[in-house]
Amino acid sequence: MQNQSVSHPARFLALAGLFTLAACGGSQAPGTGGADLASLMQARGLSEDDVTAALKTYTPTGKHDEYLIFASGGHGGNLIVIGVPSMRILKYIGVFTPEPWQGYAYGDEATEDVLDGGNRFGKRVEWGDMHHPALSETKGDYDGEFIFVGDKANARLAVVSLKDFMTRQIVTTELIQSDHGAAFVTPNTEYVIETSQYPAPLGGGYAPIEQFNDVYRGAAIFWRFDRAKGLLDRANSFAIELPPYMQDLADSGKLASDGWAFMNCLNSERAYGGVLEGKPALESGASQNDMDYLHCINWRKAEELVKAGRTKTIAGMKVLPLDVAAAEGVLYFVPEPKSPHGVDVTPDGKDIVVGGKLDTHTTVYSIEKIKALTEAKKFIGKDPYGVPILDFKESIRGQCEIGLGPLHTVYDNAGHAYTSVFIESVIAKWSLKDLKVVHKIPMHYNVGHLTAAEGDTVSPDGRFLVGMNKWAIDRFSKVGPLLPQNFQLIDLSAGTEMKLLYDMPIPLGEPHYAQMIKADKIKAIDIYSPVGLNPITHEKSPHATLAKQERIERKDDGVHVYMTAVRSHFTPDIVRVKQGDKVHLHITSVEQAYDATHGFAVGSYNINLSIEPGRHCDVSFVADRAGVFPFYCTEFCSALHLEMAGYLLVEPTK
Ligand code: CUK
Ligand code: CUA
Repeated sequence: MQNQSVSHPARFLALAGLFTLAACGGSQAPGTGGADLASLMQARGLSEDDVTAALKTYTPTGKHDEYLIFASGGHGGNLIVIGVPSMRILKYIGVFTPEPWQGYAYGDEATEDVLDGGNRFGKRVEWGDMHHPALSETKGDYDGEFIFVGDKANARLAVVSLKDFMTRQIVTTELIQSDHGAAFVTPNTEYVIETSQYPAPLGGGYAPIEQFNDVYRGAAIFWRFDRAKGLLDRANSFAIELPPYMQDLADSGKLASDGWAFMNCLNSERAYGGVLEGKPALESGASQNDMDYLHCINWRKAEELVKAGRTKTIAGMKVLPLDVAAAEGVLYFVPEPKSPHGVDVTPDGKDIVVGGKLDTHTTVYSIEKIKALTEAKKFIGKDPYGVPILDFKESIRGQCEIGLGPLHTVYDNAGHAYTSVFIESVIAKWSLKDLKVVHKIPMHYNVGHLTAAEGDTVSPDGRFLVGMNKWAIDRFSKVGPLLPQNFQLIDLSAGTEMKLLYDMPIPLGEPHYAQMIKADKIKAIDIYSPVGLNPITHEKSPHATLAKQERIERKDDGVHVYMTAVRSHFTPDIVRVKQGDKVHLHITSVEQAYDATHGFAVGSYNINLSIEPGRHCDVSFVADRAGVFPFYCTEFCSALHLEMAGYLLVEPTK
């Protein structure tokens, strides 16, 4: 990132002088002369642009970031919280994968139960492929209360509370076997959308792949969200059966397109591979047609039909059959060019922007035109499943010549769209009004998604954009053949041109998508109160233990240990059991001081808790190994942290 201006002494001397003024309020402190900054720049090989970028991102100690990014952790399965503009990682939230630092699913029953909510076919899944985070919205704007995420590999959906940044719920349905159009919320978070990707028999049964066209299906699930409870409500959720195309990304309509949802698809050819069986590879079979289908779903209409009982039940989910959806004005198709991927509704809700991975355009569909065609029942035909197809030209407002391989689009507050262009490895800024590119910035390398400040809401902020690059190659020090991803922070406030500010390695999985919210919208709690709160139920635990209530009781179902944690001891600190006993630990942190977190680990028993101030944890296990097992606090909580320990004594029975 060096540039020529470094070798121009007069310019950087002037610049350095300016910095001195800014830093010292005009009076020059000893040792901070202009020449020092200039020589620092020279010694580190920094250009004016570099130093400007540093000034725009550097966040001194104690100062907070203006925005927060919630980035998917990809196949790491967990969520990553990052401050902008500093690009400092602030939190790693356990969601689909057990996470020991948060004490997430390493013995703590409340979080074990959350993870078990996503069990499939009776088995726990311990990793996830998180793709798309969706912040909860009110009137199409982030409200900072919840975030939802999808797991592509195991068709799971999770709810994370932004009160304490803990995963509250994971749901799944065996109706579908994978998802990709997840999670996307309707403008008031009435529903969270989860759309399948790879067609399979609905409900999880077997059918020969030769029955692909007849038996394999996709589905778009509308999970009802109960905001008061902070939970998805399965009983009031429904699905819409879809043809066996590979439904891809989704987005929810808003304002002008409120009540609609959009998703694109690949493989309208319905190829299913079979290279060793004399058939074309899936990859080439799925790329025969010039057009696939943008799915336009009138979900309010679907809701009415569900209420009227037009559904069948599969795998415990109400499903609106494909023929009903096609006949009753729920589902329409519009052709979309070459291997479509991203679908992103504009802030005013009037347009839907689609990028085609093998195309050179973004295509801008008009909801007004789509609605007019559906109301006039003007169709060019039907697909093999009876879904009405609208005319491509009559449904679009136009196309923008963008470059090779456009994927995803976000927006600013000045009528611009920003599209990631994968093959060309740039981000293109273009005018929504004229559909003309105004600037391109190179990405290092192969940009996938991108996220802008509130950039997919009804009121984007502009300011910052982050390109989420799949490859890093030469951007960082070598760390072996597996490289981190590269987030590149871009300044949108410097005029027409986008300016690169910062590179940030992400070595925690492949973050497919992220959302960026104004930090002050988040109202996180400092401690759990009252003491003894279960963070998942948000109720005081019946086992909450206060000081002086500590005790060990032998009951029919095993040994119950009512324990407190406070700097710097556990009470009791000796727990005696017999080999084979079922042990129930009920541990309450009676701390109420901000940041006074304790851990609780028992070696060889795979137990680690994080007990934040006021939090209550329950752990049950069978003490099947006799021996002496120290337990101790895993957070350096005080000067006597190492002394915050005790013994689990498991006496042999013979
Ligand atoms: S994505 Cu999931 S394949 Cu472009 Cu939203 Cu990365
Ligand atoms: Cu408590 Cu260390």
